[in-house]
Amino acid sequence: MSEETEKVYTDYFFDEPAYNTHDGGYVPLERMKVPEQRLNVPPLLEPDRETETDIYYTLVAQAGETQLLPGLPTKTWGYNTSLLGKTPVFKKGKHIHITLKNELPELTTFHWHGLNVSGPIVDGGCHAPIYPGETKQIDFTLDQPAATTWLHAHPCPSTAEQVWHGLAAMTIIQDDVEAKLPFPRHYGVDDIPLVLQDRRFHENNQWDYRADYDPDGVQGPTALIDGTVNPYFDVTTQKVRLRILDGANRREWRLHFSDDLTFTQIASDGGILPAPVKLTKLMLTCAERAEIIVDFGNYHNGDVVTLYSDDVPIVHFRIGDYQPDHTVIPDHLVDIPNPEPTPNLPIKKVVMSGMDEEVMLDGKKFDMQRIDAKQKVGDVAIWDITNTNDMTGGMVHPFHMHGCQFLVLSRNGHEPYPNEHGFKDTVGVNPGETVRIKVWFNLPGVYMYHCHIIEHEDGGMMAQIEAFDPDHPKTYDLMDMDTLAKAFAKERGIDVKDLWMAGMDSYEKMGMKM
Ligand SMILES: [Cu+2]
Repeated sequence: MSEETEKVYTDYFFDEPAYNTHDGGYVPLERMKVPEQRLNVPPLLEPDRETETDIYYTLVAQAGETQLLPGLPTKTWGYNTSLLGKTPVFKKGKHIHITLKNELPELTTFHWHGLNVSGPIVDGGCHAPIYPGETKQIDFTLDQPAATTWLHAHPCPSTAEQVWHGLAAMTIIQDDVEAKLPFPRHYGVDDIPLVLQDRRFHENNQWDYRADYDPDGVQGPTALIDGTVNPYFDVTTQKVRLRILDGANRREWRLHFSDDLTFTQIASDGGILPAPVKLTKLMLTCAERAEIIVDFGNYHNGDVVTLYSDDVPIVHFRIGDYQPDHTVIPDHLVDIPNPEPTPNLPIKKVVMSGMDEEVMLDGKKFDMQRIDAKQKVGDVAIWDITNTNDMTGGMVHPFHMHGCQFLVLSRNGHEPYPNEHGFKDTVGVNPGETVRIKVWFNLPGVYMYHCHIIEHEDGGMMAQIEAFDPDHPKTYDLMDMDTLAKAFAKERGIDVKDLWMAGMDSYEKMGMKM
């Protein structure tokens, strides 16, 4: 093995003074007092049917109850289950048909975070509401590498609250390249999704979004991993692949194992990394994913290896009997296409500014009816994403784009972090930093780009771009806030003037209309 892959990185890379621990409103995780429970690994979503070329799924957004703590169950939302969702597996190149059903009491959308599908309808952002009782069909064919992506609700400005209720599910893309790599891939046994979230439990074990509301992002003191409080996982193989998603509204996770166990990151948001990266610490900002392989070869039956965020245990890996596994992760994993920038294109500048209600993108708050930028399909553009917060009291804003996977070129002119050499759709931008990325779109459409602290996006730190094909111009029916607000009010049986949705405060307090 080369010296390069033997290097073990031992820091979180992000700027410590900007960690969310320094927030005025920071809610530290607390050690969980309830007994350990088996990790509730989401089951795979079974297709309705499958042919050589096509596969059909049905996804139902539904309300239910989930036993999370001793005592009363918690009222939760989920996809085909009461909380979070069953995991769909998409094979690259297959034609995928999905029936989307809304059985919730209010409108929602189904956003495919990380999928290169056309916007704004298939992508499932704010322009694609599905009203209670409605069913819609979408279909797409994926032309992107194997990756861990996710599905979540995205109805503006109620994305944060709906995700908080539980509307988030892991999704997996598979392809022939990943299939040949010596990675664990027995789902539920040695290939495990870990959705990291946090909640506060109020009276009778219920969640209360409005009571916990914070315009800089809602947090709770209890870690919820795959919808499980204080989980353990029974390890039955020497190596375990964890597909980790920061599915929290606000929380950054600073992950490390007991004994400072070294692990290997093999994938980022948009797919497998060109080379594995060995780490003892990993920080994820909201919506980022990392796939890691953990080798428990130095542990024996009866040992427990603990995954921590900061100093709080979040998952207990109970080591059982396993067969020795001598698989070696190769130094080179995949080739990442790196197209040359299209000549003579100006650098696209994006500015994320403010905190609390004052958050903006390019000095404006989001307007669903306004197209903020245009880029030709196939053009390869350089984007500079700047966070103008300052280091004292500023925060890391995770910048996310719909409709594409980008490459990180530099951070303030320096090399990106060692685990940022693969495809990404979300990148944490430190205060005072400009992250340069390379962006191209394969499909025409209208796509949102925004901070993924979900309360910031609801609060207006968001914009949208049209990716256009000059030979086939299109017009888009864009949703408007009045229509959505009226629908939400009607569904809740209240007057529209009494409607409260998280992001609205951020517009009102700035004297702006949503
Ligand atoms: Cu933000």
